[in-house]
Amino acid sequence: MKLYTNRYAPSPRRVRMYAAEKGIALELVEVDIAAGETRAPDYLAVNPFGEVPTLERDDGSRLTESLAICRWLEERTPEPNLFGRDAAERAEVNRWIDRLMFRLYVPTTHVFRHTHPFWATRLTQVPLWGELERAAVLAEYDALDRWLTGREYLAAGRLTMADIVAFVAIDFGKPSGLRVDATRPALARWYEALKARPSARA
Ligand SMILES: N[C@@H](CCC(=O)N[C@@H](CS)C(=O)NCC(=O)O)C(=O)O
Repeated sequence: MKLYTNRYAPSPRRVRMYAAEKGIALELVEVDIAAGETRAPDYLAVNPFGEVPTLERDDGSRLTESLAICRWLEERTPEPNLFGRDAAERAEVNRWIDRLMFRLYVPTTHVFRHTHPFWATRLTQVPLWGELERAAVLAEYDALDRWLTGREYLAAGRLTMADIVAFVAIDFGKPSGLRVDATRPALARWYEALKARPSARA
């Protein structure tokens, strides 16, 4: 199976980190977002939304959206389980994924798009919006720090997709100056543990 990906982008990183944890081999096809390759006709023929990741299965069919890709892979390769083994675990993992996407990942992308020089010539930046979203992200870091106090992982007492979603979102804050440090000790301990996993370099 092929994964159309980009080494700097968070959405395909979610899939690469997930696949590395599962031991699923994917042939990586690098798509250069900065050079405009996601918007080029060749790639729009692969993914009409002009985004990475796209999974191309061995029969040539394709699937987009990072979480849908991971859920599909999970059905084919259930172990090691990363989405929950029973209804209670799946509910816990999924409520975290939903929350993290809306309250952590999307606001983090807004900080990047509205405050980082990379975007200055690419979109109309609203720096005040970026700063408001920065405050929202930091409030979510506080909430995560409280939750992780006394817990090793976000859900189910083991590594799950929730941890991968959170880790990738937090790392994506770095270019915008968002950092996890000793002022949030439980979150920092969890972050360093995730960062030490080989999958973090996938
Ligand atoms: N919901 C999608 C989001 C995909 C997405 O936004 N991809 C970004 C990179 S993180 C992209 O390909 N951007 C290319 C562009 O805007 O040209 C997913 O989770 O896969």
